[in-house]
Amino acid sequence: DTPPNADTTASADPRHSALVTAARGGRARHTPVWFMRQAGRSLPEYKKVREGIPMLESCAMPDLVTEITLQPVRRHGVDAAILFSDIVVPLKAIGVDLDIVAGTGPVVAEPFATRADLDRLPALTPEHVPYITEAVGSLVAELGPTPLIGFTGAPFTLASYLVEGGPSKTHQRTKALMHGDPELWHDLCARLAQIAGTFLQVQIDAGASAVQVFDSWVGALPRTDYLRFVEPHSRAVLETVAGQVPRIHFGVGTGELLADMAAAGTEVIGVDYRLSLTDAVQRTGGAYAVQGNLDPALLFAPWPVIEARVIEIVEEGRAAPGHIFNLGHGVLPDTDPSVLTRVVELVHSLG
Ligand code: 1CP
Repeated sequence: DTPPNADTTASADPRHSALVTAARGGRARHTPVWFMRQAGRSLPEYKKVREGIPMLESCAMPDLVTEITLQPVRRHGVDAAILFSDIVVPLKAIGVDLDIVAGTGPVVAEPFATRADLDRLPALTPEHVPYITEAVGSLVAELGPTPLIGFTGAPFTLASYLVEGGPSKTHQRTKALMHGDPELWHDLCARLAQIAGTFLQVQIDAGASAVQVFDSWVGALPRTDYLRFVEPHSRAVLETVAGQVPRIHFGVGTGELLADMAAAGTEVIGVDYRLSLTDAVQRTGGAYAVQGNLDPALLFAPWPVIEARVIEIVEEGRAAPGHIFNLGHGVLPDTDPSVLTRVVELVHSLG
């Protein structure tokens, strides 16, 4: 028998794509697959078009964004594109003095520390990011049946960059602020939630078919701190776009937070490679679609190793209401792109 939301016929509408179908907990014609950081330094065609153009400048050039976003779709035949942008783009757009430094990541000129710093975070409006609206519009036209995933950073991960001033392994200033001045922390995160929610809404209004909220570094927190200091703000972001397109909520090292991250309001829970999909399904009560979770480092192993692991992950994913195949985190820069293409072919061949 065919379930009512089955994806049995090829459709020109991305809302009927394998990705959106799986995200909504339906049976797609094959397990959809895309890769976090699929656009970028693993691709020679990316390096070529980015040459001499700083990262943040490139994010504000709709023609270039369109080309870079399409590159992995053309090359690998993945089931979704993800907008080429960055989680700090909306912060830059409202005037925060920051840059993305090659080989480092986002660097904030004056890290946030006091209540006065909140003045540097006005509300985001669509007028701040016209180039996002333009890029998404042109991408949706180019992509046809292939869905475009929009995204944002979650309040905790954005706050970490603002407070630390750049990438951090310890998140020491962030944790000190969170616990030392909870009122300021909550006000900071409330502003970031407005910015993140609006950034998602802009992408949906321009035609994105799904969204992912990246709380990349929230795995640094114990569960009690997550629930008290972070979850309400992530919930607000997810709530902004509820009922519009499927939502994916992802973080790294979040095995202990997975049930809470799912309950914060999402259709799909992103799973990193540390936790098996079987455990992820169990921890979230079988109530959510799952996305993941091949270890990006395994792409450097011999093909038979990769093949066995991919088959295992696809099998484990069948226990969830829907499964989107992905890596457990982003593609590493030195990855051989032909291995990614081979993974896509394998996942599709498994039905
Ligand atoms: O000059 C360059 O090429 C810089 C490298 C680069 C790229 C290609 C950065 C700097 N950002 C991006 C694009 C990007 N960033 C995308 C779109 C590309 C795609 O996925 O195909 C996305 C979704 C992001 C989101 C992003 N930026 C996240 C969340 C995803 C994740 O990997 O967890 C995070 C944490 C960032 C911050 C960031 N931006 C760039 C770097 C190197 C980092 C991480 C720095 C750190 O370790 O803290």
